[in-house]
Amino acid sequence: MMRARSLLRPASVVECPLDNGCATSYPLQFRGHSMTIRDAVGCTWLIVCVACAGPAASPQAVAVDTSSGTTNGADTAVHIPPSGLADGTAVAMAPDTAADVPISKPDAPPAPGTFGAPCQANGDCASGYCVPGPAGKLCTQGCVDVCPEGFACTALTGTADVTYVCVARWLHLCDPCEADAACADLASGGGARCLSYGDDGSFCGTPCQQEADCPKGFACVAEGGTGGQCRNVSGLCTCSAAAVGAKLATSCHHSSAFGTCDGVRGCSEAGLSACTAPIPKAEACNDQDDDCDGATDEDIAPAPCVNSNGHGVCAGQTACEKGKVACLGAVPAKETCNGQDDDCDGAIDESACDDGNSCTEDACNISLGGCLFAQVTKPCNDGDVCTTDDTCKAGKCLGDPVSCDDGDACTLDSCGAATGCTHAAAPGASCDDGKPCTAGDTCAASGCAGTLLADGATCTDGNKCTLAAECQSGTCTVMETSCSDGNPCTDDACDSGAGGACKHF
Ligand SMILES: [Ca+2]
Ligand SMILES: [Ca+2]
Ligand SMILES: [Ca+2]
Ligand SMILES: [Ca+2]
Repeated sequence: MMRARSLLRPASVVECPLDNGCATSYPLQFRGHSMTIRDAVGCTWLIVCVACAGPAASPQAVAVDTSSGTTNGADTAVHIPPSGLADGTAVAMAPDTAADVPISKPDAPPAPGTFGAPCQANGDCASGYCVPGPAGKLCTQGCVDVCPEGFACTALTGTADVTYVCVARWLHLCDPCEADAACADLASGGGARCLSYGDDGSFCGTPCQQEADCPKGFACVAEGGTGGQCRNVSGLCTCSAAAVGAKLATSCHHSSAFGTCDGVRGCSEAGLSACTAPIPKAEACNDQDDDCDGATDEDIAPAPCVNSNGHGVCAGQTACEKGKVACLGAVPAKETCNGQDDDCDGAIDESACDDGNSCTEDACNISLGGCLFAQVTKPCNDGDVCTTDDTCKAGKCLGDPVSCDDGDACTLDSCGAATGCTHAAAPGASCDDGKPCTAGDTCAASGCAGTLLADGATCTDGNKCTLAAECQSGTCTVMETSCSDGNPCTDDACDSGAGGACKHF
């Protein structure tokens, strides 16, 4: 059956009596906002009242504009105009002195098959219409113009007759989205857009003409030439049960002075997840794109640095290589004869040619082929304490053996590399006690001593002029000299100092 929509009277608000006999009371909630019937119905309730009043009041007889968003939560109410007013007749306004009367929600859920009851298929519903809602599919009802809060009277297409049923007005409002298509619903006829909420992500809006077209917590905001969209102004969007079931998600971002990083967030049983985007940071050398500009470890300023080891210290400049800070520059090396300052001490090829031989003169001469070692003759030290007068000869340091003779027959003289000359006692060794009247001189602890010769034993006093001498009590006594020339006219004498020569005066 084709049912004409009521039209004409503009945006008037009409108060309904609460005791109108309507039992209609729906579990109306949108994203946590509970409604009173006054909030929810406003003017549009009138047609519900009429419809419930019975056949005497024909819905078509009441002119109400529901197409312009007549759900109005304002506390301005007017009285029902006298019957017989022509459409469009202005009505007198009277202040509403009555307090809002909240209508409590029924404790019991809707009976199966009735409006608001969950459903899976049209056959589950008395009306024959199971439609999607923010909390899942629910049974709806047919309508002429008005529907409960949160529902819009919408023509169903694809049926033989155009049929109007109440469908959720804000089916996808605040759902995470990436494109407008995700926000399309029956009530808005494709007018819902996927709105950017900046870094927070993108969430569905629904078309609106005025604030009253949006649920509480939402504002009707002009969205770039396509009219208004309901936009959440009460904080971050939350996830509807349907959005959780569908695991809806949106791109999101984190921004800072260093850039913008992309991430995602989505709906789960725990609600809307945090954005996975990292916080953009100053690019650091870590093999990561810290500022999320698509380049990793870029534009990191070099800084002075040093490479050091046992050979020295070389200056360099830092660079980021594979996420690690490297010091680019020379690495100290042993100085070699190559025309370069290998150990970075400021001198080139110094000590580059050291053969460790003190008997050569080292030099580095690149043009002559590198290291040169010229033999020199000079005093040196061969490191051997048992040599002396060390001198370089043919490139080698050689010394003469040290004499360790202490002139004592009673010591054994020797030389060792560690000790130098040593003079060990030699008991029993033959020696000379310097006494002509002893014999068999032998070393003992008290020194060199011999055995006294018997008196009369021949001895030698060492004087050339002595012809004969003999021991007397251990003393060598001269017995006879030998310079007589037999000439009475001369005096004969022996000059011991002149080798025992006889002189005659
Ligand atoms: Ca980067
Ligand atoms: Ca980095
Ligand atoms: Ca050097
Ligand atoms: Ca060098």
